[in-house]
Amino acid sequence: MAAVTADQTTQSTSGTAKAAGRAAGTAPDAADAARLAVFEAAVAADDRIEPRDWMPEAYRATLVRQMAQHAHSEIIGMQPEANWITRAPSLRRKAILMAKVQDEAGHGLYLYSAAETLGTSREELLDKLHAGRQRYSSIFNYPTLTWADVGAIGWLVDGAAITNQVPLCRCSYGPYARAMVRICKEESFHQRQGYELLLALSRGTEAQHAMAQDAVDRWWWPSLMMFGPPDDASSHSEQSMAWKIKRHSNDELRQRFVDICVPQAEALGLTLPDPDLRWNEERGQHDFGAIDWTEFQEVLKGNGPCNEQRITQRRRAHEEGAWVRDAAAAYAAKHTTPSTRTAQPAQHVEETA
Ligand code: FAQ
Repeated sequence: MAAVTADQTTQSTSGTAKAAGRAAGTAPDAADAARLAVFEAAVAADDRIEPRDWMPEAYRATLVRQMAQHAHSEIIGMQPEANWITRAPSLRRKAILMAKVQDEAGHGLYLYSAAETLGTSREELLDKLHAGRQRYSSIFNYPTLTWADVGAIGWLVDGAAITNQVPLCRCSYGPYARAMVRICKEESFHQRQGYELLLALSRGTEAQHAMAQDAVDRWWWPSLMMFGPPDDASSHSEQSMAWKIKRHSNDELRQRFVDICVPQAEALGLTLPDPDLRWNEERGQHDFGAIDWTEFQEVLKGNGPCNEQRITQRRRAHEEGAWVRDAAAAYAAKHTTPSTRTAQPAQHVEETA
């Protein structure tokens, strides 16, 4: 999609933006100030910013960064679980897991499409991912060692994703907020299937219970890291919250997640691997132990257990899928030739005459 032009501000969907679009078009400085004022008023009023609305370049760049990272996480996140599709313990579990992994691909597609409304393209974003110039979530650089990891991912990773993403349904950028509504519904199903899987293992044999506990022990801390660095080290939070892209800080959401998980772990009959985890009556929240931020930074630098494997597999999948993209493009081109365009209305006239 072409970059938004000054003229396009007049096509804004919000009433206030329309007024500013009309106000714009005099002196360039005054026009810029007017557009910025409209944008800020729309954000303050909780109006949605839409693709054709004028927006500050930094707002656009922040959205592209976050949405691209989010989309990349969805498609890279298919890998750890896909590792278990051929080894699922029953046909029912296999069918559920295949549907879940397929859902993650769909989430990636909604998010790439939403990012494209900002004037970038899916090809450009994928090129940046493959070149290591855009990130994906730290969590997907950990291995899935046993079947119980599929349950732990559903319960903890999808659970953390929902906690983070429900507020994104109220993000100020319309296409991102709308994409998140459906994604959250599907993530909710994913979280429950993980919980149910872990419950079955926890109530199973001693060995199955131990397998579930081991998976929770390994996924707990990386799941807490998914929310990003602590607030005082979060470079983007303040501005993103002012723009209402983010509605809560990283630490607020992390705390919410811990408070949700504690009673669920008890119901599962599993423990969370944190000796400092306890209810704080005064705060009305759980205290929890220190997160190893050195590990988080190492994973972000590419030194996690599976960084190399994930990106190599992603590049390979992209190369091996080239023929599918070529075929789809050829098919689309064939069906948009001038002869096809003229043939279709004629046929329609005949059929309805
Ligand atoms: N991993 O200033 P902040 C899922 C980076 S989807 C990697 O706090 P921000 C579904 C950050 O980019 C999971 N990098 O950043 C699923 C920044 O880098 P920069 C993905 C991280 O953006 C389940 C720097 O650190 N969800 O799981 C991480 O304000 C199962 C400073 O951080 C989303 O993407 C991290 N964990 O807040 C799929 C949700 N955290 O620019 C398959 C949308 C931070 O300095 C299977 N994103 N960084 O180079 C967000 O809500 C935000 O982007 C945060 C980070 C909260 C992740």
